[in-house]
This record gives sequence, structure tokens and C-alpha cells, in this order.
Amino acid sequence: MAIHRPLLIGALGLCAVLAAPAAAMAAPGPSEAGGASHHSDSLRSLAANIGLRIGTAVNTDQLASNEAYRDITAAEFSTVTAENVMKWQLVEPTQGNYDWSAADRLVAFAEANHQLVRGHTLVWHNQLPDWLNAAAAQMSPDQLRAILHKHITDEVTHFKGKIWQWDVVNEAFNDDGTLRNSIWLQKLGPGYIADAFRWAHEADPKAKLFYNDYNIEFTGPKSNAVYSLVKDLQAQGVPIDGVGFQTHLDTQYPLPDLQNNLQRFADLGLEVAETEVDVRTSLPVTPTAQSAQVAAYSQTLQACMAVRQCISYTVWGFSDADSWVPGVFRGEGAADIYDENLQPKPQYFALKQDLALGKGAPHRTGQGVGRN
Ligand code: 9MR
Repeated sequence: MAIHRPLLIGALGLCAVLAAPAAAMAAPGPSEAGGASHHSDSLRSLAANIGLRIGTAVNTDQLASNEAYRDITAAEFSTVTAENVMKWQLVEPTQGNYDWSAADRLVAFAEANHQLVRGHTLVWHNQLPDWLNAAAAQMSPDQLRAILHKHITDEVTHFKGKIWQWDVVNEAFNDDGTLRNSIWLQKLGPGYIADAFRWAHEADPKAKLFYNDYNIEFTGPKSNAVYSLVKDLQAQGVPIDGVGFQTHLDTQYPLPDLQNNLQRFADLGLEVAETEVDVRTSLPVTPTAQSAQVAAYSQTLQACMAVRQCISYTVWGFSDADSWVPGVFRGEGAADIYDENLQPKPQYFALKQDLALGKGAPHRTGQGVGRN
């Protein structure tokens, strides 16, 4: 499991403490792209007003078993990401035997609720199937390349026409800007990244293809390395459409220049997205810490809203009931916008307020399926 070095976020202004207004659920609001009618003050309706997609990672066990979870997922979000069920370990548990069932159910849920899907993720060092971990070291580069090519082709083909954005390559860099020493780098060399984008594009030419990583929200060695990579890919004509900024934050560290950093990638002609936003803190949560969390959510959304090419803002799960954080960061949690009882927190109301006030945000591109 990837243990993320805590991100530099902390010196946040504490002035944005928002009262939680009563959620006045009146008449259904205007239709958004996709045709569904939702309450006009849902996150998705407010985001649709400014041409932005707002998403969540989905825990498909919760989706199957918990009606309240299902209702919130449908009502509040206009995109969904599979938190785990599109990962290689889950879709091909034994070699050659695919199990798309959980991912297919999520895609069907999204279609039924007029949501777009972020596909996550095709090439990663983590959550690989046991059979692959066991065999990879003994494989020749050609054998491993053929297996990766087949994986990407089969998965992208299975979901062809149903995925808005694919996280093609995930977390390929170390924090110091060097390439991560994964089996992909070891056996295939750095060219595996370009190959992965080319293979994904061949399988679904209309899907938007993203590079996705954490700790690239601010300018520094890692984001500079990703910047160089994507410029290099573009120079080679590799089909890359965007960069995903995971945005896993912690109240104890500052987040210096997210908006400027998003903008410099956008200025390369790419789309950008915040793909896995959450803001953890030490437990129990103090009022000061919660104010910092509220401010951080607000800051991350406002940064996306201010950059025209920022096409989606996705939280990495919406509820503290099933967050990945406590299992990885001992003593930390409360990272999400709903509490463990699926009640909205001030973080949720801050996002709503920002969206509602953002009607003048610049017109965005890229809201449909497929490349612009
Ligand atoms: O939230 C996911 C958790 O359920 C898994 O156990 C974990 C395995 O590493 O992956 C989590 O999601 C990660 C995502 O796929 C990539 N970026 C970091 C996320 C949090 O670790």
C-alpha cells in the first residue's frame, strides 16, 4: 500500500469558517448535462451551473448495501470513480479470468443517474494481481510488455464508450522527481508510460487520457518532473489529454500554489482535474482543525474553479465511514465531507457555497464524453 508522505498543507487562513445553512430542498433544479433533474442546491446542480463536474470515489460494497450511501452518490455527484474495482488486482484476479461484475454495476449505476465515469487505473505499481507479482520478476521485458499491452487493451475495450477520463498511468514518480522503481520501470524502461497512453488510445480513441499522481499539487521536484514528462509526451505526439492532481491533504501542512500549478499544466494545452480530494487531520478533531479542513476544501475547489481547463473535482469518498485514511495514517481521519453517519459536515456546505458563488467562473471545456 502506498504510504503518502503528508502533503504540505497547513497554513490555511481560518477565516472561511462557514455556518452550515439548512439544506432547503425545494423544487428540483435545472437539468444538467446528461439530462437528469436534481435538487437545485445539490453539489452536482451547483457545479453544472458553472460547467464543472463534481465527483466521488465509490465504494461498491457500500453502493450495493447501503441505501443512504446510494442516494447521496446519485443526488450529489455528476461523476463517479471506482475506488478499487477497476484496478488490475480486482478485474483479473487469476490470469486470463476477468471479473468485471462490480465495475459493470458501477458503470450501470452511473448511466442510470446521468453520471460520467472516471476510470481508475490502468498502470500502477500497487494493487497488482498476485499472479503478476509472483511472475513479473522472471519475465522477459517482451513478455511483461505483452501482458501490460493486453491488460490495457482488454480493460479499455471492455468499457469502451463508457469512460470519460481514464487514469492511464498512476503515481509513476517519487517525491524527489525521479521515476518510481516499479516493475514497469525496471523491466520496460521509462517508455512504458508513452506506450500505455498509445495502447489506451487505440482501444478507446474518445476517452480522455490522464496521468494521475499525488503531491504534485504544488510546485516542486515532483510536479516539475510530471510537467517535463507531459511536455515530452506531447512533443512525441503521445495521446495525453490531462493531468489528475489527487490532492490528498493534511491540515498540518501548507498548500502553497495549487491554482498556479494547475494553470501551468493547463497552459500546455492539457485539461486538469482534482481527482482524489480529501483533507485529513489528527483525531479527535478540534474546532481549529475543522476550520482548517473547511478552508482547505474551499481552497482546492476555488483553485479548480479559477482554471478554465479544470474539468472535474472529485472527492476520494464522501464519508468518513469508509475512508482509506485511518488505515494508513495512524491517529488521523475525518478527511471527508460527510461524517460517519452520512451527515454533511461544514466541509460539504463550504463546497456548496463556493459553487453557488462561482457563477462568474470562466466557461469550461470538456464536459461531454470524449475529446474536445
Ligand atoms: O482508497 C483506496 C483503498 O481502498 C485501497 O486499499 C488503496 C490501496 O492502495 O487504494 C486507495 O486508493 C488510492 C488510489 O487508488 C490512488 N491514490 C491514493 C489512494 C489512497 O491510497
